[in-house]
Amino acid sequence: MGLLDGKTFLITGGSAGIGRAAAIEAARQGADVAINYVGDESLAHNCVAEIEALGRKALAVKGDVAQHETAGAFVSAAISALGRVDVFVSNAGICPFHAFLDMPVETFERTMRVNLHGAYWMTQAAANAMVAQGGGGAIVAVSSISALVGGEYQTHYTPTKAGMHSLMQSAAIALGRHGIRCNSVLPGTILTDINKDDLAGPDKRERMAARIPLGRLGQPEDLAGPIVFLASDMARYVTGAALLVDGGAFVNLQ
Ligand code: NAD
Ligand code: RM4
Repeated sequence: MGLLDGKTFLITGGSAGIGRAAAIEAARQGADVAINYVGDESLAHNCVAEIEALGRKALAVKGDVAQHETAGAFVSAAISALGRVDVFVSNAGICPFHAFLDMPVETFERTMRVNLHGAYWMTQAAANAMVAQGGGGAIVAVSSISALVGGEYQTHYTPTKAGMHSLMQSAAIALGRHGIRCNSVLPGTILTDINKDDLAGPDKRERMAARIPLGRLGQPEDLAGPIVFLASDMARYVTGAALLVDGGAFVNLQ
């Protein structure tokens, strides 16, 4: 018995990092999976192959989440292949670390468009499909500890993560009457491509790790369980909530 037996699971940015780990765990827990991806085809095909090897259906749909039309196209392709939308995870994101005082307009706008506008339109498209098919659903946003605390080189990024968390709170109200739950996970510092350069030097990496009561930076797989839990019926009375998955970093003041 899997936690997501018989369900379909759609996720953006599913070919790498946290998204890939969540997509594969969802398949292990019994879901058929559709991933959105941008860029490297071979990573996306590799993820699909891994899911199929687990005996589940999978498809990869290419699209830039910053473009409004990507949302409808992804959800339609997933419904054509898998039949319905039970779970949607808004995961795609970027964090081009940059100082505040000389933030380029393009960097700011791209970060807003990918992280926040992308999450908004994708969530709306998935929710419309869930409402039309009936029977409820679950939406999970991959927000961040950065929704709650700042970052000197993340002044464009942290508002998008706070915005995603806020979007889940408001969507939880808008969609509750349809039986659709909306929650966020707030990862701490997880070792993926998004922060590979930022954590390349030993100083910052050690400083970040030193703040974590559980004694290590995170791995993408650390998010898979919390995402699947919130997506599953085990969390049937949880909506509008945010789950820190940070090894205790946030609470570690002194
Ligand atoms: P990652 O770079 O491995 O994954 C990001 C994914 O998003 C990639 O697959 C990338 O191709 C995809 N993506 C980027 N722009 C896209 C676009 N325009 N359209 C479609 N897909 C796009 O990094 P990750 O750490 O796995 O990031 C996943 C999410 O987790 C992000 O939203 C990030 O903000 C969030 N997060 C990460 C950390 C961390 O420490 N790694 C912490 C908190 C939150
Ligand atoms: C997260 C958090 C991490 C950072 C990533 C890119 O939200 O701020 O520390 O490495 O983003």
